[in-house]
Amino acid sequence: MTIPSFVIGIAGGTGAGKTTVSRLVTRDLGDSVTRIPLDNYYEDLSHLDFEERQSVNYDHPSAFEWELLRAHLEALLEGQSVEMPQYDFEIHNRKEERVTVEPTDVIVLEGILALYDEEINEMMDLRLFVETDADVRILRRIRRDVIDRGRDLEGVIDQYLSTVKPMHEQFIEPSKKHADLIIPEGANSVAVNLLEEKLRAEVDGDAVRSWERGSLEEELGEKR
Ligand code: UZR
Ligand code: MG
Repeated sequence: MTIPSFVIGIAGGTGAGKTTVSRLVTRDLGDSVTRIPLDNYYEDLSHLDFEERQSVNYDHPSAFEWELLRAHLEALLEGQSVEMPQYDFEIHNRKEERVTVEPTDVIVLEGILALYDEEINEMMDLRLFVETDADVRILRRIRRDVIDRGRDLEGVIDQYLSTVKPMHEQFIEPSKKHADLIIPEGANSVAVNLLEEKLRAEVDGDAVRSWERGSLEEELGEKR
């Protein structure tokens, strides 16, 4: 049985590069890492029809099933496996099937509101916020939604202005204050390399020292 030793949260606006950072920093960890997309914990909306689901505000915290996510993270941290839901963006709903996820040394929770929930933040050893300019993010978002997800441009623009941008300002940007580190411009190689080394050391069991969250100001103050 594996008890996870290092839990990371990666938050940031849409198109910031969260998924890329999460993939890059864990690329050499093989089976020692589990990446959990927050999207998997969007509420089950099977009781709504497609049109109704299209008009849901998916950038608001209420769109997520926080209870289930908390329970799953707690279970993983106790060494138990979980049946994780899967999300389908095309139908705006949770898929029927779940996948069994086993606990691993490193766990990465990645999503727009990964640093939103206080209890979930408490479970994390490292909280990252990926910060990328809004113009770059919307361009990436257009490319992804129009080209990869077959949505129409007008719809993407409307959604951005009506929910994505205001919710970013109201909930996502303020969650940055919970971060330990802010990563500028997504997958910048210096930040990625530092994080990769840290994770490697955690998995190999030779991390120099374990961390406790808090200010170290006093430590320095004594020497002044
Ligand atoms: P990332 N989202 C959808 O467009 N449809 C859904 O069914 C569920 C989510 C979008 C969501 C958010 N918002 O901006 C984005 N809207 O997925 C988050 N509107 O994903 O962090 O990869 O950009
Ligand atoms: Mg992503």
